[in-house]
This record gives sequence, C-alpha cells and structure tokens, in this order.
Amino acid sequence: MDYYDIIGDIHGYASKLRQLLVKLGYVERNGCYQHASRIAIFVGDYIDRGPEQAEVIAIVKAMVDAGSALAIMGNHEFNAICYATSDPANPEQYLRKHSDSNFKQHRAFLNEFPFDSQQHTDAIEWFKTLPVYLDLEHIRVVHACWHQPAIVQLKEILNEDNTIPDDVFVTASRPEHAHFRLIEDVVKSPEVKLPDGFSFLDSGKKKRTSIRVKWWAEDIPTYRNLALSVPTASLETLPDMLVEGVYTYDSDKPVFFGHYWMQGECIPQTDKVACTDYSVAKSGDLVAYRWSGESELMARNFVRSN
Ligand SMILES: [Mn+2]
Repeated sequence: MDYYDIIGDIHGYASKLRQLLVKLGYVERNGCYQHASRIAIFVGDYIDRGPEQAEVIAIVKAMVDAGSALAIMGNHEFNAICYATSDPANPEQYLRKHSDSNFKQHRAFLNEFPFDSQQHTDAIEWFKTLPVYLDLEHIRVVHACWHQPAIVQLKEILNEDNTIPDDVFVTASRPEHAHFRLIEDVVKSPEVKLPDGFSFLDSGKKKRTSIRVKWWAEDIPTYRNLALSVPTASLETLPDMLVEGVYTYDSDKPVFFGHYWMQGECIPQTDKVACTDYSVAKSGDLVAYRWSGESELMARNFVRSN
C-alpha cells in the first residue's frame, strides 16, 4: 500500500513548503524533493497572495514530474486559466472578467507571471494538467468538496485522467450552464441561499445572501451550524433554522481537502473527512496530514510547518 502526505493550500509560500517537506523527511536531490517511502499529495491553490509563487510551482511540478507527488487543481488555478482564456463567443472578453476585483485577487501572481509572457503561458498550461480530484484505492482528494452527485456528473465530461477539457472551461464559466454548478460544488464549495431577508458581511465586507456549507455530518444542520468562512461577528446574524436537504458525505472512504482557511488546532472534521488548509496566507502554518493506511483519521497525524 502507498502511504501519502496530503499537503494543504500553499498560496505562494515556498519557504513554508520547504520547511514542511523537510520536517516530513523529504530530501532535495537534483532540485526535487523525494521521500524514501511516501508520496506527497497537493490539494491545489499553489498561487495568489504569497511572495514566492514561481518557486512553489517549480517545487510542486518537479515532484509531480519525478513521481514523488500528485497534485490536483484548486479554484485559484481554475480561475487563473479562465482569466487567461479568451471567450470563444466574444473574443474581446476573457472567460474570467478582467474586473478590478478579479485583478486584485490575481495581482501577486501576475506580478511574477506577466500576462501573456512565456512564463505565464507555461504556468497556465501546467495548471491544465491538474486533475479535479483523485479517487485512489484507499483515499480520496479534492480541493473543496467531495460532492458525490457532482462527481458522478463530472466523470461524464472530464478527460479520462480527470483533467478539464478546453470546452468545459468555457461552459463552466457560464453561471447559466449546468457545468458551472458542478465545478463550483467540487472546486469552490457547495452553497445554500439564506432565507429571504437574511444576509451577512464576509471578511472583505461584501454583502452575501448565500453561505458555503459544511458537507460533513453536522448534528443539528441549521444555517448557523452549517456555515463556513463566515466571520465570527456575522455568524450570530444567521438564522438558527434547520436547512433541508443539504448534501452530506456518507462514504467510508477517507477524503482529504483544503480550501476553507481553518484556524486553531488541527483536527479531522469527522473520522472520514479532514481539511488540510490552515490559512498559510493569513500567518498560519502550512499543514500536512500524514496518512499511513488508517481508515479512521486522527488529529495526531497532522504535521505543521512550524
Ligand atoms: Mn481554495
């Protein structure tokens, strides 16, 4: 059986990545980190925000090329591809609009990879080789949510290696197209609309009328208990009413993911579901879950970069 170290969102923090790999016993040889008996898995979001994005891509890509790691796609890579791709129906426009807010979110990446430069084109081509999810023999890995109904439908439209075909970047960029929701549910997060009249301010002070919801078991599934990525001050303004029909992962196969900017102590969400994103870009640590064949995930198997 292969054993894996599943590593959370890196967001351009190469020094923390090196620190974590060394702590996990990976050794750099000929510019590539390798481990004698383990394989690393990266859950996506290599870019945006941090200061060393080219270096992160170089480290991860070298490991993937050498077979010492597997890497999947995060929403930031998906967005970067759409930002770089012109819309075939309207060639003046891009699949992801070059609006002020989209530019701002992507600015640190574009500083290192000037738009349309050779480095930029090469990075985008590499992002396109990243699968949306991994369904390995004993574990599963996805950036945001193992949404089983969405994954069943994605299987029909993805390439055999779970990468995204060019035409699906187009359809998945159109909110009115069914492919949009499939990618959103898996790579970004399932959302639930709040009842009429309810809203909250997100961490960027933007008014939101939908919440990202937990997709693992929650004893009392109210809006307040299910909400993710809502600032603490806003949480109590959410309704304390039950949400009907929310998706819950119910397989026995462990799933690893990132994306949710967790804080504090590292603990699995359930004994089958574990988030490895602990907010490296908000002065948190880069985190790995060291998996050695167990079918029940345990808090003691997390490793922090610090
Ligand atoms: Mn993400």
